[in-house]
Amino acid sequence: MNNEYELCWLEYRRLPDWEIACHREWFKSAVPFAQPWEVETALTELKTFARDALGTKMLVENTIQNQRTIILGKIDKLSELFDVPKLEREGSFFLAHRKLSGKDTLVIGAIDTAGLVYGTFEVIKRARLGESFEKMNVVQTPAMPLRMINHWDNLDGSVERGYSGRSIFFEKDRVILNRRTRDYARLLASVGINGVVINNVNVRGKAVQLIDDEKYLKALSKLAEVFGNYGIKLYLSVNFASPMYLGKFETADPLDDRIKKWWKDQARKLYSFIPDFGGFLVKADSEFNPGPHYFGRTHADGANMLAEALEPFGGVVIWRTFVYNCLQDWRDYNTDRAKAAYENFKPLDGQFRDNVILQTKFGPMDFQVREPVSPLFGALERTNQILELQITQEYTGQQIHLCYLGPFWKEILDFDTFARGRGSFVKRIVDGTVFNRKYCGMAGVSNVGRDPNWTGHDLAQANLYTFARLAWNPDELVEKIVDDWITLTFGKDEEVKATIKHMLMNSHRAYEKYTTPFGLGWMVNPNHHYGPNPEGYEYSKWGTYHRANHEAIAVDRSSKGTGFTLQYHSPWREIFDSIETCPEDLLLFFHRVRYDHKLRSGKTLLQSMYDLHFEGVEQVEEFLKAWQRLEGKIDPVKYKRVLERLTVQLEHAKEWRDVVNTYFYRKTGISDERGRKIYP
Ligand code: GCW
Repeated sequence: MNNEYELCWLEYRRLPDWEIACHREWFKSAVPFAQPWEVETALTELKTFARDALGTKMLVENTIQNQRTIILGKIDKLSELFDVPKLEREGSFFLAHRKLSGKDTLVIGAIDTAGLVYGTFEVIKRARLGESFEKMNVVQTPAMPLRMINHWDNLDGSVERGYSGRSIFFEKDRVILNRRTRDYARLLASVGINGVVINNVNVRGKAVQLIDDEKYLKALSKLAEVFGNYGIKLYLSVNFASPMYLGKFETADPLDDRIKKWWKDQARKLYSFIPDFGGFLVKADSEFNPGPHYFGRTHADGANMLAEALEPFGGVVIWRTFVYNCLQDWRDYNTDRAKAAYENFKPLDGQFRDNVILQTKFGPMDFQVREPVSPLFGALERTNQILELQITQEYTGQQIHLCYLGPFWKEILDFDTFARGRGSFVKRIVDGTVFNRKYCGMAGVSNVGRDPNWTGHDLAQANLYTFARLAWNPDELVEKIVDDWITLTFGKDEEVKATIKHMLMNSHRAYEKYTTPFGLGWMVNPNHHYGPNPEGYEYSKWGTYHRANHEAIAVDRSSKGTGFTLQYHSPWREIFDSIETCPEDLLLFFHRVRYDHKLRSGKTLLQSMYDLHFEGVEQVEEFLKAWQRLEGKIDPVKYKRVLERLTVQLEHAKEWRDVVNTYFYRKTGISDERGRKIYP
């Protein structure tokens, strides 16, 4: 047993006897049809499951002897035995029940090792969910080629925007490699993740040396091997000015031949240590990180130079579009931060090399509880794109508040950009189909740390799980993902399942209600971004203003205002442009609205603001009561941890309610129609 940490949805607890009876025979023997190293990871996992959940020892055999056997292999070999489905993309697999010489076999077939690992985890998941193998007939192909986790971990062991303890990868400027590293790889592979960036996009201090110092490269090569066994590639964030820090050049100009050569040499060195290294993630010309603009060059110049260096080794450059003026004067009403990513990158569409990918945050600002989908997704037709989501809850309650993001992410993926007419969904852009792109996908900023439950809040594990499942298949129903996650994590008790599902599915809305509804955003305390502060960012340099006065609030981003709506394709540009047709969830993102403006409900904006804040808190009260009813039905340690967080959440939700309502009351002098307590 392991006391330091739990295994989230991979905790293979002993199954009840009748379930063991259903599955045990299957897990008594496995017959591989592949080279030993190709099936080693998969077999280890099957054996672990057989031992821990079924109490049986799985034997690996050369021929099918038992009446029931699991066969696993590469499809070229399996096709000699029976018909196999056509699989193309990396990681694809099939599961099928086949009769072979009168024996029942469950076949796990794939074209590569990653597919065998994914197929194995799928078999185990289905066994744990209680599915029978007799009629198994499954073919799965990951929708997105790149399914990535981005860690914002620093070498000193701290984690930028991390709320789950210290880094699992670094401490005191050293790389950590232990049993937990492998268990992390297992967790990620079990949901199909195939890439991990282990260091923060803000590459400072010692982190600059990760790509150069042999001490680091040796450690990273071991780390990459552990991850590689699970089909996961290692990526690193790099500092664009590395040649100045490491090569002692006076410039990092991407068009300077000496700089180009330096990066090429560096790439060769990196790949000599890590042969299947994935590539670089770059935050350039963004929030004080150096980039090509420093040297009078474009983002395309910068990204292409790095891409050329990695290209011979099959590496990619993932270049973030999170570029805006972070030194804005609050008196400047012409600059609109929401427009920045599009303005910076749309003109460069078509100029990037094939192994460059632009990574864009889901919304035009910065991971607020609600924002419209960034117009950039529909705008870049000749550029590879990755959708960046924030699993870590920077602006969504920092893992103290329950805020399950699955339903919101699903809305983002299902957003129709109309870039190529109806059906040009974000999910079809980042899976490569709308614009026929090769490298694309999803990246999630990690919410993982060294806490025993990995994610601080036990229920925040669901965010990590869901992110990965959606990257694998964005068409999957969130309800199904949630059901699976709850059962795998908490077991099959119906009341437990229904209660947790209800809490998860309603939590994002609740958080939105008691914080900043209608797409307003940003009423947080500066720097740490936790807790209410209605004017926390009002007179700052960050371009995030609502400019509330006694009559109205928010920025007019319509064609009559900053013109942000014009970055969208029709019909969105017209829909967002008019206060009458704009979805109310986003009203204050797009429009400056008077407090007495009537919403579709007939209520004024102000009254709705008050109502939502009261409602949000009531929902948290309800979550807390619902959780308390589960006492005794849930592992006591987990029960208590979640109870503590919900209790704090309720206190902090009240604080949000009272601060925001009071702010609006003091601005307007208009009381709540229902006479509830607001502070004069
Ligand atoms: O939201 C902001 C965060 C920064 C982060 C930045 C980014 C890693 O507050 O902490 O830096 O976004 O995404 O680069």
